[in-house]
Amino acid sequence: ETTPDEAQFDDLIARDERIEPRDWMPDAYRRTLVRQISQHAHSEIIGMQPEANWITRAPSLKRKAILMAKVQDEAGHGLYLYSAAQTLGATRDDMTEALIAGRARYSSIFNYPTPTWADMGAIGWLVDGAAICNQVPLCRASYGPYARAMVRICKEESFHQRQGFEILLELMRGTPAQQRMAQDAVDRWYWPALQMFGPPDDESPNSAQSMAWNIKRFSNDELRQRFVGMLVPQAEALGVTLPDPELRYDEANGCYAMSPIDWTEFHEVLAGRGPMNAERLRRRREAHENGAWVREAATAYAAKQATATRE
Ligand code: FAQ
Repeated sequence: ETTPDEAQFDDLIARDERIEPRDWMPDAYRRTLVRQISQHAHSEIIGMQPEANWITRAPSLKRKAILMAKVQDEAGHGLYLYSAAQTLGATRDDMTEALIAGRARYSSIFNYPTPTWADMGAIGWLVDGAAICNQVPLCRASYGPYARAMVRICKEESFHQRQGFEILLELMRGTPAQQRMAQDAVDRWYWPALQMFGPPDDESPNSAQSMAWNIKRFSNDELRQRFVGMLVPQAEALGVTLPDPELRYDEANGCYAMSPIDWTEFHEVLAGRGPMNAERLRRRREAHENGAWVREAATAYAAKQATATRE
């Protein structure tokens, strides 16, 4: 028996309209959105660390200003996304607690180190590139606050991707040592970037339901293919080689053939055993503890304001 609430929800989804915070929604829909949106928010916040590592060492004032702006944008994205999750009843405290306790997921990609300046280029080009590919369809996700947050976020991500591309371009026009540094960064970030799209479709437990609810519009493998298709001409323009000897366009079935992805590595990183997992969480915990006085002061100020208005 379908209740009137359920019928209205199903109807909104069938007409491809937006679900808003005030609307009735199935518990499982709410849970899956809190899961995805909070994981996405955590990724933005943890994702500040690999690049923040280079702010003090950026090669020029201009590069430093750009990198600082980008890392600040990521903080902003995290905050939008936490707010979107809060409209579903999740609390900021619970989400933060889950992250620093190591119970929450965030994107596998941020558990890799950034040893050289070229990593700033590779992150912008490959990581933000993958983020755009994945997030542009999310601008049409059925949950209104998430979809609207994505519109603004995607505009900023395109700028981020261009700045990464430009860093690599400048290195590729430089000395042989700079060219090697750029190629080495691309070699290290390419495969982890492909893993950002998630497990293969036949091992993606959440996909079918998320697609039925119009949260996801394309499958993990479809977006991965689209991403590779975007990279191939850009790699050529840069003069870098994508580190996959098997990569070629298959005319017959209209997609890219590629070497198998190392899913063992992906699962190790998800289990907390990637190269930088422990360091990322340690740093996040430390930042949270160091910020305690700000939260206390804000709470005391809010309490004082509330008393003042009552009097
Ligand atoms: N890393 O059944 P599915 C950025 C988990 S971009 C870690 O396929 P779903 C911008 C998945 O959560 C990065 N975990 O799941 C930036 C699920 O776990 P659960 C963030 C992963 O949700 C750039 C399980 O595996 N972007 O931050 C990953 O249908 C530069 C089974 O997977 C987003 O979060 C992974 N790569 O599809 C910032 C986009 N892949 O909860 C700074 C929004 C999968 O069942 C610098 N999210 N898992 O235990 C999505 O589009 C989706 O959640 C997917 C996964 C596509 C990531």
